[in-house]
Amino acid sequence: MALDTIYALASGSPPCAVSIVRVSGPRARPTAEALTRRPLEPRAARLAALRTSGTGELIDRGVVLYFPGPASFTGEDVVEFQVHGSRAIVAAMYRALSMFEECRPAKPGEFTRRAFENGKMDLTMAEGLADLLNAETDLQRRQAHTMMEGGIRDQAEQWRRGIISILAQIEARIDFAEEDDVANTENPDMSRSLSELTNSMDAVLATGDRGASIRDGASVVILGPPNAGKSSLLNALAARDVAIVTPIAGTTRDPIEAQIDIHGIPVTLVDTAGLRESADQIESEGVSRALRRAAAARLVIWISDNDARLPAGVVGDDMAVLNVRSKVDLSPPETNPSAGFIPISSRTGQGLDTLLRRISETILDDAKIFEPALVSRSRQLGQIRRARSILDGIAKSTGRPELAAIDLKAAVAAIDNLIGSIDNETVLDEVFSSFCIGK
Ligand SMILES: Nc1nc2c(ncn2[C@@H]2O[C@H](COP(=O)(O)OP(=O)(O)O)[C@@H](O)[C@H]2O)c(=O)[nH]1
Ligand SMILES: [Mg+2]
Repeated sequence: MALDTIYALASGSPPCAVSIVRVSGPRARPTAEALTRRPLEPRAARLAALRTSGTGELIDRGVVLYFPGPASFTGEDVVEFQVHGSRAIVAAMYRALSMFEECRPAKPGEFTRRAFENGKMDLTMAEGLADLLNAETDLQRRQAHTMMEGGIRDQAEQWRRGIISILAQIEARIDFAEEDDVANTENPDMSRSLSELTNSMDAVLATGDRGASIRDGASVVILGPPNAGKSSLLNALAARDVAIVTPIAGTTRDPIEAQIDIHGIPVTLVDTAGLRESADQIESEGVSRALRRAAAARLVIWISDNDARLPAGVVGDDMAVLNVRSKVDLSPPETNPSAGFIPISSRTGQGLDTLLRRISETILDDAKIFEPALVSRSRQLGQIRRARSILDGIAKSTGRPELAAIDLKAAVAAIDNLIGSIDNETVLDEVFSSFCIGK
């Protein structure tokens, strides 16, 4: 079955300087030659008048690029039109393209899916590309590049080779075993290979939380008594006037958010209503919202202008909490906050760098703070965990080699799923539909 030829806007939404309309598929070339009325030259930028096929009316003058398959992004013939970035021109291009047979608008992620299906990239690289397009911080960009350049793919292939070589040894032993000489998996070399593999998987799995925090970001909720300086802290860290600051206790009611980039981690910082019993219905609703946000946070900042601690039971026992002493510009040096409090002043900026550093260290949970992780998605972690637990099961059992061989094949299948030799349409749909149209 011949595939449709697909087209979409590959650049941002007009009006803008230049719009790129990308076409991919078996009819990309004849379609483009019909619009430009001359033969295309591979990989050369050519200025051309683009005209409708019927009346020959000028749509626009633009640069045309032709990438013959398989050496193209999708692996198919691809043509890119760089036209003036106006809504009317893009609409006219779409109209003109829709006149050609078997030519239709692309679905989200369809170009990338074709690239995947034509072996131009594996699933983790496609996931890395999706992350790259969504990257907002530098650390997200670096992590996405690591994945897109095959960081986890290379690692997975190494695991796969390791498992296959154990499998080969076991199968050799099954073949050559004497009738009553029960070959088994209790072999020192084999258990060493197995534990090397599981250790290596553990090391990668251990970076999963860091990877997810970098990719998905983290929410940090500021809690404290009224007038502690919560809203002032939000404004100081966001470097803009997000929340209203007044000396009147009970100013903030609804949780107020700001997105900030802390050492490359996208953080949603949430300012909340001060914690106190209040007869005011609006304020006490504010307090319950504050507690709900805190319960779902990655980290709570407890802020107070004295050494008061976060009251017990306000957040779960396993919640990460940073204690902050505010307004230190006001207090004389002999009233230094007690140990465990980070002294800050939102007014002078004192201590804010230390606080930011502590926030990012807590979120990433280790000191390798500026290193991207190899994995960041639960899909990836799930397959690695599966392979790991199968290998662990083999190492622990003294079972028959035939059974170990079956298990090893299942572990290989998990690794294959990780890098995308997948026949599961649902998984593929989920990965590719997260892309924008035109990618
Ligand atoms: N001197 C000084 N005053 C502060 C500082 N942070 C907050 N304040 C003042 O404390 C009062 C309450 O601040 P606000 O941020 O609204 O506290 P919230 O109720 O916890 O949100 C306001 O009058 C602020 O100007 C600080 O670092 N230094
Ligand atoms: Mg406030």
